[in-house]
Amino acid sequence: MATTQARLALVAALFMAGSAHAADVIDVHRDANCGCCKDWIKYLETNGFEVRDHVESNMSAIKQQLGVAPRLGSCHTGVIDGKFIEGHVPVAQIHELQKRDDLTGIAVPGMPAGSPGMDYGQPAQPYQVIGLTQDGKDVVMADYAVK
Ligand SMILES: [Cu+2]
Repeated sequence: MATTQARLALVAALFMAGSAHAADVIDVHRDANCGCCKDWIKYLETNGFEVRDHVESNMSAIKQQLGVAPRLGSCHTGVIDGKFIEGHVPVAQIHELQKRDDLTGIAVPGMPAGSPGMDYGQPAQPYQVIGLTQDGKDVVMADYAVK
């Protein structure tokens, strides 16, 4: 019995050591009844991000505040290191955003089927991940074609 407990404690200690580095935190602002927003949050957590979930009553005010250009708009708006993450953005581009101080944020405009958190069995749509530069220009960061 004691041995089993010791072994469990050891496993727990190793697990803690393995995940000791602080998780990157994303604040996610969303409407109360947004199901695909919650699915995107789950996707972020599965990929090692820590999410602070904020239910908002006025998303358009939040987007305006964070400088999300209306043409880039989607459902939820995430924030990491003061930069916005608009819509169903894949983790690969979030990691890239963290290294890019020339960008104020990134977006997947609309809610394309097949993007992370938008897997509901419908036919996938091609989509792009767009970065917004400090001087207000769009840059294509990734192109996801339909497989
Ligand atoms: Cu959505």
